[in-house]
Amino acid sequence: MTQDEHVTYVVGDALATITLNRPEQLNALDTATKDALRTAVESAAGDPAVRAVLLTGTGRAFCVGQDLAEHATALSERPLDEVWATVERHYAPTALALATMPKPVVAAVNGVAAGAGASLALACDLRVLSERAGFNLAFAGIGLSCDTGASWTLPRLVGRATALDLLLRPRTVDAAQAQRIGLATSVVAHGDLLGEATSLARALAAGPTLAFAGIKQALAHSASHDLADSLAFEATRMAVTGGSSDHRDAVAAFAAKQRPTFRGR
Ligand code: T3D
Repeated sequence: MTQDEHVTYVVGDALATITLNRPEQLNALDTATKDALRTAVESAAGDPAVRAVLLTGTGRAFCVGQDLAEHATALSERPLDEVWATVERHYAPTALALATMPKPVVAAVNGVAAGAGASLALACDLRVLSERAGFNLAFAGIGLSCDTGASWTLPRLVGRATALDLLLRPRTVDAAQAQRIGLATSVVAHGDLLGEATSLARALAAGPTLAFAGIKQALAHSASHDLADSLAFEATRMAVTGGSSDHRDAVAAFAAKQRPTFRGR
């Protein structure tokens, strides 16, 4: 376990659990938190012993995005290019690592997710929401465009028209509506959130990790390629997963009418 002041990182049974831990500030992202979050996400991405990741927050919010108190001070005291370096230094690499790591990432959205906090949840592969959770694409509310991958993830989840609506007219979309429009994988009772999300993430951590990686890579590839290219890319992923021990063992288990045990190789 890594115990940073604002982000905890725990690995057990092949699952890395990353918890934003600034509950008094609704898990707003100040520089220290952004540094620790990027480190935790990149550690999980690069650790072969980690086969799934769970991202959550403590307290009543998942994450309300940039810490606007810190940001206000920075805007008045520091050159603009230094202030905005955080997009390249923190927000973009963290979103990229969440979305592209070769293993599933589950967000357990315990409360409101706003601005870059919403984007972080959208960069995850699956989102389990507490009934108390909600999304607010808050950027335009403070005169900003959007970052942390929202321009890429949001239209792919809800379609371009709804993405534009949510970005142009920021407001909190509650958990039920989030599920209706495709932002939530599931919505659960608040008290069940961590248990449900952890069971899901643990099941994924015990799954065919190479196949999961290939599925993520194939979907990402097809997002910017035509059918012919996507078919060719699928073939490369099938060659990799088809040569894996997990595939061989699962086929043998199927023939023997047994449940497969996946080892992630
Ligand atoms: O360098 C850069 O800045 C670039 C990167 C930008 C990326 C971004 O994330 S930009 C977007 C930043 N986030 C926001 O604009 C969200 C602002 N917050 C809200 O819109 C609302 O607070 C929420 C919709 C998230 C929640 O609403 P509600 O009614 O549940 O709570 P509230 O009363 O508005 O907020 C409770 C407290 O949290 C309040 O403080 P107080 O009055 O109790 O002392 C509020 O100021 C504080 N708070 C909420 N969001 C932030 C925040 N404090 C600092 N930073 C925040 N982002």
